[in-house]
Amino acid sequence: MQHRIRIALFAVPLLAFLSGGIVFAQTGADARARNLPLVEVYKNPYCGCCGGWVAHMEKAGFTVKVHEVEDLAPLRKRLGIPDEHASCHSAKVGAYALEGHVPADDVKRLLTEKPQAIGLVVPGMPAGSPGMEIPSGAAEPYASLLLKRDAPTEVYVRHENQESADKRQKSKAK
Ligand SMILES: [Cu+2]
Repeated sequence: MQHRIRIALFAVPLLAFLSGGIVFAQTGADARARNLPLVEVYKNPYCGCCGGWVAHMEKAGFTVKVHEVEDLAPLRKRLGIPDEHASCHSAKVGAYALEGHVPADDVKRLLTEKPQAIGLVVPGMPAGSPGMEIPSGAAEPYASLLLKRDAPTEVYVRHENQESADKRQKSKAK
């Protein structure tokens, strides 16, 4: 009898501890997902690589809402993205604008560091950027640029493929 009571006394706190742990782990994951603001993407209905970028962002944990628009120029103007930095799609995340194939990690860094800026742009469509996957070796170096209000654009994150990094290393050695 006493033995059974002792087991019960031990089992109850153990169960409470275990279920508490499970609940904690779940809320932790939910909190992380909740901490990432919604990404609203504006893209042309016929843009395939835009869909590739949407998939990349979703894989990184973002919730993405896609708006199909025929003409992106008026939206870019509204977001404050100059035409020289244009790419195939534009997006809004939190208080920031995104243009083009910006890697999800760069967006997360932006949201953590919260710099004074309009947002991040990857002008054009660099081969090898997220959504623009190509066989390795053909990737081109590119950068996520921090677009500022009334100030020059800054390199925020540089992305180099191994080949171009090697080339730079070699030319430095000369
Ligand atoms: Cu594209």
